[in-house]
Amino acid sequence: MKVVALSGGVGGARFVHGLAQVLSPDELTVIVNTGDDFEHWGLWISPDLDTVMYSLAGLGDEVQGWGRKDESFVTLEELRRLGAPAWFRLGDRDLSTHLFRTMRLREGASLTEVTTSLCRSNGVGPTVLPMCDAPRPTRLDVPGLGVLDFQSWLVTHRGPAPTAVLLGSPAPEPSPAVREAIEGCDLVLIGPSNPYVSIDPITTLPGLTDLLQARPVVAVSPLIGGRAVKGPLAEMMPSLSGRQAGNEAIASHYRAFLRALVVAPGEAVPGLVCLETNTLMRDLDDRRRLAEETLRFAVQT
Ligand code: FO1
Repeated sequence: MKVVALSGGVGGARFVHGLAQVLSPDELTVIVNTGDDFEHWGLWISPDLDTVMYSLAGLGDEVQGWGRKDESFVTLEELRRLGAPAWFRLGDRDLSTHLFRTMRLREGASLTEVTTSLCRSNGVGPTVLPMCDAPRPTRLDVPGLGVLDFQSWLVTHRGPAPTAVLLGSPAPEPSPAVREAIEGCDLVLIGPSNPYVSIDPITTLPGLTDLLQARPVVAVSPLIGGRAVKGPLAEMMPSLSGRQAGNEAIASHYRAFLRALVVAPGEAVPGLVCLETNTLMRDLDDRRRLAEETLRFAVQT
Protein backbone atom coordinates (compact mmCIF):
# COMPACT_ATOMS: atom_id res chain seq x y z
CA MET A 1 0.00 0.00 0.00
CA LYS A 2 1.49 3.35 -1.07
CA VAL A 3 0.27 6.35 0.90
CA VAL A 4 1.00 10.01 0.18
CA ALA A 5 0.37 12.48 3.01
CA LEU A 6 0.14 16.23 2.42
CA SER A 7 1.39 18.22 5.39
CA GLY A 8 2.03 21.63 6.81
CA GLY A 9 3.84 22.12 10.13
CA VAL A 10 2.78 21.14 13.63
CA GLY A 11 -0.59 19.28 13.21
CA GLY A 12 0.41 17.62 9.95
CA ALA A 13 3.78 16.60 11.39
CA ARG A 14 2.10 14.93 14.40
CA PHE A 15 -0.23 13.02 12.08
CA VAL A 16 2.53 11.78 9.74
CA HIS A 17 4.52 10.72 12.80
CA GLY A 18 1.53 8.49 13.63
CA LEU A 19 1.40 7.19 10.05
CA ALA A 20 5.09 6.31 10.29
CA GLN A 21 4.29 4.07 13.30
CA VAL A 22 1.85 1.94 11.27
CA LEU A 23 3.25 2.03 7.72
CA SER A 24 6.64 0.77 6.60
CA PRO A 25 9.07 3.47 5.36
CA ASP A 26 8.56 2.50 1.70
CA GLU A 27 4.78 2.79 2.06
CA LEU A 28 4.78 6.45 3.14
CA THR A 29 5.74 9.62 1.26
CA VAL A 30 5.11 13.01 2.84
CA ILE A 31 4.72 16.05 0.58
CA VAL A 32 5.37 19.19 2.61
CA ASN A 33 4.35 22.83 2.18
CA THR A 34 7.24 25.20 1.49
CA GLY A 35 5.15 28.38 1.23
CA ASP A 36 6.43 29.38 4.72
CA ASP A 37 10.09 29.20 3.60
CA PHE A 38 12.12 32.38 3.81
CA GLU A 39 15.63 33.75 4.09
CA HIS A 40 16.79 34.86 7.54
CA TRP A 41 20.33 35.69 8.69
CA GLY A 42 21.38 34.78 5.14
CA LEU A 43 20.10 31.22 5.65
CA TRP A 44 17.31 29.36 3.85
CA ILE A 45 14.70 28.31 6.42
CA SER A 46 12.06 25.66 5.59
CA PRO A 47 10.00 25.50 8.81
CA ASP A 48 7.43 22.89 7.77
CA LEU A 49 10.00 20.56 6.21
CA ASP A 50 12.04 20.76 9.40
CA THR A 51 9.02 20.28 11.66
CA VAL A 52 8.06 17.12 9.73
CA MET A 53 11.66 15.86 9.64
CA TYR A 54 12.30 16.47 13.37
CA SER A 55 8.99 14.89 14.28
CA LEU A 56 9.68 11.73 12.23
CA ALA A 57 13.23 11.59 13.62
CA GLY A 58 12.04 11.97 17.23
CA LEU A 59 14.17 15.12 17.52
CA GLY A 60 11.38 17.71 17.71
CA ASP A 61 10.27 19.90 20.60
CA GLU A 62 6.99 18.16 21.37
CA VAL A 63 5.58 20.91 23.58
CA GLN A 64 6.16 23.79 21.22
CA GLY A 65 5.51 21.69 18.09
CA TRP A 66 8.41 23.19 16.07
CA GLY A 67 12.18 23.38 16.51
CA ARG A 68 14.49 20.90 18.27
CA LYS A 69 14.13 19.37 21.73
CA ASP A 70 16.99 20.02 24.18
CA GLU A 71 17.61 23.27 22.31
CA SER A 72 19.81 26.23 23.35
CA PHE A 73 19.82 29.79 22.00
CA VAL A 74 23.39 31.00 22.51
CA THR A 75 23.83 32.11 18.88
CA LEU A 76 20.45 33.91 18.88
CA GLU A 77 21.38 35.86 22.02
CA GLU A 78 24.84 36.74 20.66
CA LEU A 79 23.29 37.91 17.38
CA ARG A 80 20.69 39.94 19.30
CA ARG A 81 23.59 41.63 21.15
CA LEU A 82 25.14 42.50 17.78
CA GLY A 83 21.89 44.08 16.62
CA ALA A 84 20.65 41.29 14.33
CA PRO A 85 16.88 40.57 14.16
CA ALA A 86 15.93 38.12 16.92
CA TRP A 87 12.14 37.87 16.41
CA PHE A 88 12.42 34.45 14.76
CA ARG A 89 13.87 32.06 17.34
CA LEU A 90 16.42 29.84 15.63
CA GLY A 91 18.10 27.54 18.13
CA ASP A 92 21.71 26.33 18.07
CA ARG A 93 20.94 22.72 17.09
CA ASP A 94 18.32 23.81 14.54
CA LEU A 95 20.88 26.21 13.02
CA SER A 96 22.98 23.30 11.79
CA THR A 97 20.05 22.25 9.56
CA HIS A 98 19.74 25.74 8.05
CA LEU A 99 23.52 26.07 7.58
CA PHE A 100 23.70 22.68 5.86
CA ARG A 101 20.64 23.38 3.66
CA THR A 102 21.92 26.80 2.60
CA MET A 103 25.41 25.48 1.91
CA ARG A 104 24.11 22.63 -0.29
CA LEU A 105 21.61 24.88 -2.14
CA ARG A 106 24.47 27.31 -2.90
CA GLU A 107 26.50 24.36 -4.22
CA GLY A 108 23.66 23.68 -6.68
CA ALA A 109 21.71 20.88 -4.97
CA SER A 110 17.92 21.02 -5.22
CA LEU A 111 15.72 21.40 -2.13
CA THR A 112 14.49 17.84 -2.79
CA GLU A 113 18.08 16.52 -2.75
CA VAL A 114 19.00 18.46 0.40
CA THR A 115 15.85 17.28 2.18
CA THR A 116 16.61 13.65 1.28
CA SER A 117 20.14 14.04 2.59
CA LEU A 118 19.04 15.72 5.85
CA CYS A 119 16.35 13.07 6.44
CA ARG A 120 18.81 10.23 5.83
CA SER A 121 21.35 11.74 8.26
CA ASN A 122 18.62 12.12 10.88
CA GLY A 123 17.42 8.52 10.49
CA VAL A 124 14.04 9.36 8.94
CA GLY A 125 12.58 6.30 7.16
CA PRO A 126 9.64 7.63 5.08
CA THR A 127 10.31 9.77 2.02
CA VAL A 128 9.90 13.49 2.76
CA LEU A 129 9.53 15.78 -0.26
CA PRO A 130 9.25 19.56 -0.52
CA MET A 131 6.23 20.42 -2.70
CA CYS A 132 8.52 22.02 -5.29
CA ASP A 133 12.15 23.01 -5.73
CA ALA A 134 11.62 26.69 -6.60
CA PRO A 135 10.53 29.21 -3.93
CA ARG A 136 6.78 29.88 -3.71
CA PRO A 137 6.38 32.34 -0.83
CA THR A 138 2.91 32.76 0.69
CA ARG A 139 1.86 36.29 1.65
CA LEU A 140 -1.28 37.58 3.35
CA ASP A 141 -3.35 40.68 2.79
CA VAL A 142 -4.52 42.02 6.16
CA PRO A 143 -6.76 45.06 6.62
CA GLY A 144 -4.78 47.93 8.13
CA LEU A 145 -1.43 46.14 7.78
CA GLY A 146 -1.23 45.56 4.01
CA VAL A 147 0.47 42.59 2.38
CA LEU A 148 2.67 40.68 4.85
CA ASP A 149 5.29 37.97 4.35
CA PHE A 150 4.15 34.71 5.94
CA GLN A 151 6.43 34.63 8.99
CA SER A 152 5.89 38.32 9.66
CA TRP A 153 2.12 37.66 9.57
CA LEU A 154 2.32 34.59 11.82
CA VAL A 155 5.14 35.31 14.24
CA THR A 156 5.33 39.12 14.47
CA HIS A 157 1.61 39.90 14.08
CA ARG A 158 0.24 36.59 15.48
CA GLY A 159 -1.89 35.65 12.49
CA PRO A 160 -4.53 38.39 12.15
CA ALA A 161 -7.53 37.56 9.90
CA PRO A 162 -6.55 38.19 6.27
CA THR A 163 -8.88 39.12 3.42
CA ALA A 164 -6.72 37.16 0.97
CA VAL A 165 -3.95 34.56 0.98
CA LEU A 166 -1.56 35.27 -1.86
CA LEU A 167 0.10 32.06 -3.00
CA GLY A 168 3.29 32.73 -4.95
CA SER A 169 2.36 33.36 -8.57
CA PRO A 170 3.09 32.15 -11.19
CA ALA A 171 3.18 28.84 -9.37
CA PRO A 172 6.34 26.81 -10.02
CA GLU A 173 6.08 23.23 -11.25
CA PRO A 174 5.84 20.54 -8.59
CA SER A 175 9.03 18.49 -8.46
CA PRO A 176 9.07 15.31 -10.58
CA ALA A 177 9.28 13.31 -7.33
CA VAL A 178 6.02 14.88 -6.11
CA ARG A 179 4.18 14.02 -9.33
CA GLU A 180 5.53 10.47 -9.33
CA ALA A 181 4.59 9.93 -5.69
CA ILE A 182 0.96 10.96 -6.27
CA GLU A 183 0.70 9.09 -9.58
CA GLY A 184 2.02 5.92 -7.97
CA CYS A 185 0.06 5.97 -4.71
CA ASP A 186 -3.09 4.11 -3.64
CA LEU A 187 -4.29 6.78 -1.24
CA VAL A 188 -3.74 10.48 -0.44
CA LEU A 189 -4.23 11.66 3.15
CA ILE A 190 -4.40 15.35 4.00
CA GLY A 191 -3.17 15.95 7.54
CA PRO A 192 -4.90 18.25 10.06
CA SER A 193 -3.17 21.32 8.64
CA ASN A 194 -4.45 24.79 7.74
CA PRO A 195 -6.13 24.42 4.30
CA TYR A 196 -5.41 28.02 3.24
CA VAL A 197 -1.74 28.43 4.15
CA SER A 198 -0.45 24.85 4.44
CA ILE A 199 -2.36 22.68 1.94
CA ASP A 200 -3.44 25.13 -0.80
CA PRO A 201 0.20 26.00 -1.64
CA ILE A 202 0.65 22.30 -2.50
CA THR A 203 -2.65 21.50 -4.21
CA THR A 204 -2.59 24.62 -6.41
CA LEU A 205 0.72 23.68 -8.04
CA PRO A 206 0.24 23.07 -11.79
CA GLY A 207 -1.47 19.75 -12.51
CA LEU A 208 -1.90 18.64 -8.90
CA THR A 209 -5.68 19.03 -8.64
CA ASP A 210 -6.04 16.75 -11.68
CA LEU A 211 -3.71 14.19 -10.11
CA LEU A 212 -5.60 14.32 -6.80
CA GLN A 213 -8.96 13.87 -8.55
CA ALA A 214 -7.70 10.55 -9.89
CA ARG A 215 -6.88 9.25 -6.36
CA PRO A 216 -8.92 8.56 -3.21
CA VAL A 217 -8.32 11.62 -1.03
CA VAL A 218 -9.23 11.61 2.67
CA ALA A 219 -8.55 14.59 4.96
CA VAL A 220 -8.31 14.86 8.73
CA SER A 221 -10.06 18.01 9.88
CA PRO A 222 -7.80 20.51 11.68
CA LEU A 223 -10.81 21.76 13.68
CA ILE A 224 -12.22 20.46 16.96
CA GLY A 225 -15.32 22.24 18.16
CA GLY A 226 -14.75 24.94 15.55
CA ARG A 227 -11.24 25.73 16.90
CA ALA A 228 -7.81 24.78 15.58
CA VAL A 229 -5.57 22.93 18.04
CA LYS A 230 -2.77 25.35 17.06
CA GLY A 231 -2.65 28.39 14.80
CA PRO A 232 -5.10 31.03 13.57
CA LEU A 233 -7.27 28.89 11.21
CA ALA A 234 -10.61 29.50 12.99
CA GLU A 235 -10.05 33.27 12.95
CA MET A 236 -9.22 33.20 9.21
CA MET A 237 -12.20 31.19 8.02
CA PRO A 238 -14.98 33.81 8.17
CA SER A 239 -13.04 36.42 6.19
CA LEU A 240 -11.69 33.91 3.64
CA SER A 241 -14.70 31.61 3.16
CA GLY A 242 -17.66 33.75 4.24
CA ARG A 243 -18.60 30.89 6.63
CA GLN A 244 -18.14 30.22 10.32
CA ALA A 245 -15.18 27.98 11.16
CA GLY A 246 -16.39 24.39 10.91
CA ASN A 247 -16.12 21.15 9.01
CA GLU A 248 -18.67 22.24 6.37
CA ALA A 249 -16.25 24.98 5.33
CA ILE A 250 -13.30 22.53 5.36
CA ALA A 251 -15.21 20.02 3.21
CA SER A 252 -16.34 22.74 0.82
CA HIS A 253 -12.79 24.05 0.52
CA TYR A 254 -11.49 20.60 -0.52
CA ARG A 255 -14.56 19.68 -2.60
CA ALA A 256 -12.63 19.44 -5.91
CA PHE A 257 -10.96 16.20 -4.75
CA LEU A 258 -12.17 15.18 -1.27
CA ARG A 259 -13.75 11.74 -0.86
CA ALA A 260 -14.12 11.58 2.93
CA LEU A 261 -13.31 13.50 6.11
CA VAL A 262 -12.13 12.46 9.59
CA VAL A 263 -13.73 14.66 12.26
CA ALA A 264 -14.14 14.92 16.03
CA PRO A 265 -17.14 13.08 17.59
CA GLY A 266 -20.47 14.71 16.71
CA GLU A 267 -18.93 16.94 14.04
CA ALA A 268 -19.74 15.03 10.83
CA VAL A 269 -20.69 16.95 7.69
CA PRO A 270 -24.16 16.01 6.34
CA GLY A 271 -23.91 14.42 2.88
CA LEU A 272 -20.19 13.58 3.20
CA VAL A 273 -18.69 10.24 4.27
CA CYS A 274 -17.11 11.01 7.66
CA LEU A 275 -15.30 9.08 10.38
CA GLU A 276 -16.04 10.49 13.82
CA THR A 277 -13.21 9.87 16.25
CA ASN A 278 -10.96 11.65 18.73
CA THR A 279 -8.69 13.76 16.49
CA LEU A 280 -6.71 15.41 19.31
CA MET A 281 -3.12 14.09 19.34
CA ARG A 282 -1.63 14.62 22.80
CA ASP A 283 0.94 11.84 22.70
CA LEU A 284 2.43 9.14 20.48
CA ASP A 285 -0.40 6.69 21.30
CA ASP A 286 -2.94 9.26 20.05
CA ARG A 287 -0.95 9.76 16.85
CA ARG A 288 -0.70 6.04 16.17
CA ARG A 289 -4.40 5.44 16.95
CA LEU A 290 -5.57 8.31 14.71
CA ALA A 291 -3.30 7.09 11.90
CA GLU A 292 -4.58 3.51 12.22
CA GLU A 293 -8.23 4.55 12.31
CA THR A 294 -7.80 6.96 9.39
CA LEU A 295 -6.07 4.30 7.25
CA ARG A 296 -8.70 1.65 8.04
CA PHE A 297 -11.50 4.13 7.24
CA ALA A 298 -9.81 5.39 4.07
CA VAL A 299 -9.28 1.96 2.52
CA GLN A 300 -12.95 1.05 3.15
CA THR A 301 -14.26 4.33 1.68
N1 FO1 B 1 7.12 30.16 15.38
C1 FO1 B 1 6.97 31.19 16.24
O1 FO1 B 1 5.83 31.52 16.58
N2 FO1 B 1 8.05 31.91 16.69
C2 FO1 B 1 9.32 31.59 16.36
O2 FO1 B 1 10.27 32.25 16.79
C3 FO1 B 1 9.51 30.46 15.48
C4 FO1 B 1 10.78 30.01 15.13
C5 FO1 B 1 10.92 28.86 14.33
C6 FO1 B 1 12.19 28.37 14.01
C7 FO1 B 1 12.33 27.23 13.24
C8 FO1 B 1 11.18 26.58 12.76
O3 FO1 B 1 11.32 25.47 11.99
C9 FO1 B 1 9.92 27.04 13.07
C10 FO1 B 1 9.77 28.19 13.85
N3 FO1 B 1 8.50 28.69 14.18
C11 FO1 B 1 8.36 29.76 15.01
C12 FO1 B 1 7.31 28.03 13.66
C13 FO1 B 1 6.93 28.50 12.26
O4 FO1 B 1 6.88 29.89 12.16
C14 FO1 B 1 5.53 28.00 11.92
O5 FO1 B 1 5.14 26.96 12.74
C15 FO1 B 1 5.38 27.46 10.56
O6 FO1 B 1 5.96 28.22 9.58
C16 FO1 B 1 3.89 27.23 10.26
O7 FO1 B 1 3.70 25.90 10.05
